[in-house]
Amino acid sequence: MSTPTPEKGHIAPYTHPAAGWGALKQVAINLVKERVGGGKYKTLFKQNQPDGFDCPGCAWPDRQHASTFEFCENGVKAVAAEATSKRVTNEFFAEYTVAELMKQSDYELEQHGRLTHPVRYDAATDKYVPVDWDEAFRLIAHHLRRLDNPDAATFYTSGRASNEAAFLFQLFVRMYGTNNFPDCSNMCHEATSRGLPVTVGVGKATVLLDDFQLADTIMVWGQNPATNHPRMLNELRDASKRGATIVSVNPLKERGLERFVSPQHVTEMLGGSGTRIASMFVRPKLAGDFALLKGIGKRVIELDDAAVASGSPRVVDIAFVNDHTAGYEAFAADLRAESWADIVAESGVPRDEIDALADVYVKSERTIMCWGMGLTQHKQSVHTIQLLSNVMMLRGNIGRPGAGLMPVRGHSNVQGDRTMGIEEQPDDAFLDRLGATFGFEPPRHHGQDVVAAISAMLEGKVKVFVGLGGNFSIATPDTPRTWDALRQCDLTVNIATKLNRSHLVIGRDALLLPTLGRTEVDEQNGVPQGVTVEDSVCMVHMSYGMNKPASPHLLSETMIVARMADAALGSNKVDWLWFAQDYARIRDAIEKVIPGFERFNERVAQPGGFHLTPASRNRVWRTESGKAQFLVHAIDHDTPIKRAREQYGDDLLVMMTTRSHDQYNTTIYGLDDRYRGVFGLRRVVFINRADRERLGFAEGERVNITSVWEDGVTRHVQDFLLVDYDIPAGCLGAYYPETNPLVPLESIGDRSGTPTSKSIPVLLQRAVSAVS
Ligand SMILES: Nc1nc2c(c(=O)[nH]1)N[C@H]1C(S)=C(S)[C@@H](COP(=O)(O)OP(=O)(O)OC[C@H]3O[C@@H](n4cnc5c(=O)[nH]c(N)nc54)[C@H](O)[C@@H]3O)O[C@H]1N2
Ligand SMILES: Nc1nc2c(c(=O)[nH]1)N[C@H]1C(S)=C(S)[C@@H](COP(=O)(O)OP(=O)(O)OC[C@H]3O[C@@H](n4cnc5c(=O)[nH]c(N)nc54)[C@H](O)[C@@H]3O)O[C@H]1N2
Ligand SMILES: [Mo]
Repeated sequence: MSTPTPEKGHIAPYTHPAAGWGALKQVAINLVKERVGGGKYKTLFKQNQPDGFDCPGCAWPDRQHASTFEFCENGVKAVAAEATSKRVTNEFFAEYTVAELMKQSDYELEQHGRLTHPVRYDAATDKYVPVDWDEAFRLIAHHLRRLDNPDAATFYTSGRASNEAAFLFQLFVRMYGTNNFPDCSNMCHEATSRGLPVTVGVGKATVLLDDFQLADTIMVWGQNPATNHPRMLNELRDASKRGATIVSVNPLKERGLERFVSPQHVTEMLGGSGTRIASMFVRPKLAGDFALLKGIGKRVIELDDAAVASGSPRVVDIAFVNDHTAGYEAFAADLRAESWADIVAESGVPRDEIDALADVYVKSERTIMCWGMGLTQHKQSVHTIQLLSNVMMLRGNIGRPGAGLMPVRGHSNVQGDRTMGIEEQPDDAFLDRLGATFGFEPPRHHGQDVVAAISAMLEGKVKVFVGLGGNFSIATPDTPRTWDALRQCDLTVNIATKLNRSHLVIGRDALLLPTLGRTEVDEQNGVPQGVTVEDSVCMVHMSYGMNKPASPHLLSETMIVARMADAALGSNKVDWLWFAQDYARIRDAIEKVIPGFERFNERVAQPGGFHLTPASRNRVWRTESGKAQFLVHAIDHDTPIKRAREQYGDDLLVMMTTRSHDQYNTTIYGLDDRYRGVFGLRRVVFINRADRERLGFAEGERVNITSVWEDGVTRHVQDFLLVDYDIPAGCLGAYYPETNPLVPLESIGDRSGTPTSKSIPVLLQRAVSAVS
């Protein structure tokens, strides 16, 4: 990997509330920077409107029939990035070799603007050259046909793909003969999707947005909504204003959860100080949540035991437990037996704070628990999320108004893509219906997730990579190894809107296929097509692009998939192009295969769409026992981190990798992380001051970071600025994707396979910087 260029920037604590004028200023900057001109401004006001497009920013839901534009800095950035007037043309590719483009930063690559023409890699000149669409599809078909085993191809999906594109994609891939569906959720909410079905039957949210208006307590676990889901703050603001308690459980006291000025409300904008959001900040050490949840559970049981002894009203919702759950006695017994000393040591939260948190929980009649990447990207994440749902079950907080589970998803349609069958472990019922509808025998053996796909490429078992969006080469862990893996492929295909690193880290043959974005008019046979998406609360709705396409040569993702399938498989069984000419036909097919989509076209035409109600919301439990299941899980005492600490003592620190304010995953819009007080810098590492002093580093010193893993491979990144930060002792924070080279491919969550990108054991060394 290239040596980093030194960054010029500064650190200055942010003292204002979240959003407010700071966000508005940012909006103006983005529109100007992207040179979004003419009528495209009006697009912004069509975001998340019944007749507009679904915001590509995040998966946070919007109020049904929303009649006013809901301001969101995140959304503006996403829309402006897509509506930019900058273009990557054929002349651009004629000018630069791939090796030259590799020297540019991710930020610089993003700045070149929208891709405009399909291109093919020419190894002789190390340049991309124009290719026509037919030839591109023929090349893909050629490579796919020559593989002796369909499992030697792998098909990645990033969560912006529409339901229609995703459904056709999975059908194509399964007819081709494999379940190799690595997707971004493998790195994201997989622990939720694998964990919750075992306890409550469905891996999705049980709440709707209206429940936020009824909740007494909203707990936000491991999430930074001011940056990643700004519209969530409006919901939290309203809840706080009517007296609900909002708790943040996070090693960091994220500024955005302290105070918020709603850009929707003129008086707040003028008044300046905003509304207090969280009134309680509980700060576990990294991955301390499992033990903390044990602590809450233990306290609930202790209070309940005391209530039983004294004949007072029960603390546990015993009616719910008796009617709806299995495994309660063993669960309660385990909590009684758990030691407080272990809970405190493992969570990093003092006993009185655990009690205080548990007291808030037991006093609350209706609790919603939200969670994000802070819970999902650890070794024990599946157990943590199962325990979280179990703690909620103790008080009957699932399946009644104002209470429930709320995994907050990332990409705007990541949840929908999974519903459509982007799933490497499909169940038989789904495959049966798919096979019966389309007259073929789908492959039954499980396919590859992200980590398995990379390993298979490294072993030479996968030769063709197709990416439907995303930035596989740097969103994934163990960057140098992942690059080796991709470079061993015979063909890599990337379907994308904008240039990124994955278009430069390629196989011997490579295609870069430009596609329409969500905000653009998608016409087939002269008729504008809508696509559908599913948000974090399972609302399925329609999205219509409004902007003129960035180039006349773009195809929609759906059409690209259809033509790829037609070229590779022919159209005898499925008339791919017929489907792609009218997306309503795809929706009719979805209706036949996927439960919950009855009268799909009709229902999704309603403003606001429809709710794909998860059974758990109605207290129907699709688990093995038919009940909501309590599980007994122990604190994990033998982890790579603990083993590394035995070896290195207190020199060993644990690092989380997280998002800055000015990035969307691997897309770097700007170099600031406003709420955390970082400006113009990305190669920073947040450290507890006492740790820094103990380790003998000066403030503002530069360090190299090495991760500790048990395979003899050296993984390091260089020249990071140490920044004193209010972070628990022993913990570090830094940005993704710069730190992804530190995450070992084999360091994955138990049962989720998710890279443990918020639990990386590392050591710091003084950087002998050529710069200073
Ligand atoms: N602007 C913007 N919006 C986005 C994205 C983006 O990159 N930029 N990405 C989208 C995607 S795909 C996703 S998945 C979401 C991600 O949104 P989030 O889930 O908010 O993800 P992160 O920013 O990675 O980190 C979340 C928080 O977890 C905390 N945390 C870290 N480790 C722990 C832990 O062990 N325990 C606890 N309790 N907390 C911890 C961190 O301090 C941080 O506040 O946002 C989506 N929206
Ligand atoms: N260390 C570390 N690693 C992480 C994480 C972390 O917290 N820490 N988070 C993980 C998470 S939660 C996620 S979701 C993944 C994200 O992984 P990905 O989804 O693979 O990455 P993105 O950066 O969201 O992908 C951005 C690219 O998608 C393309 N794109 C944008 N819009 C469209 C569209 O409409 N269609 C098509 N075809 N392409 C489009 C653009 O070319 C853009 O460059 O990263 C994961 N990796
Ligand atoms: Mo994500």
